[in-house]
Amino acid sequence: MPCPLTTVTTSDTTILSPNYPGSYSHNKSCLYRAVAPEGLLVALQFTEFSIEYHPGCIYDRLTVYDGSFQSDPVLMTTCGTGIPNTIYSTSNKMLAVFETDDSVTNAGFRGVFTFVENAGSPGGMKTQFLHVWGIPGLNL
Ligand SMILES: [Ca+2]
Repeated sequence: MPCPLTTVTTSDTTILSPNYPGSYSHNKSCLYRAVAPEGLLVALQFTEFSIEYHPGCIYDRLTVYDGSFQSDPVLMTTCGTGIPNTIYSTSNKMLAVFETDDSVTNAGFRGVFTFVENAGSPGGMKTQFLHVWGIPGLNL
């Protein structure tokens, strides 16, 4: 019983697990694909997160891929109730896949896709984020 594929092409778009903030359903596989304009990167930030926990996330999990497809490199696989760090793609596409098994449900998640500029160098991104957090001039 797969969820519909959600495709996000606008920055600052919120994504929710099915039925959020109610409990998500069993046996779901939901895809959330972000496609930013060429030259931008995709950031995924969570504000709410509660997925059935297992140390290996073998029951329910959220997996984030660095690209459009599940064959692309995995950026993160996570579960539980800790809010994950904001995650960034290395190109203009990102795919998040939410999978659930046949028992135990939680509230799920609320996340936001934003499109950010690629500063063009490995240190550039870091400098840009420090500026966002109000530490201009700190050069790492
Ligand atoms: Ca479950």
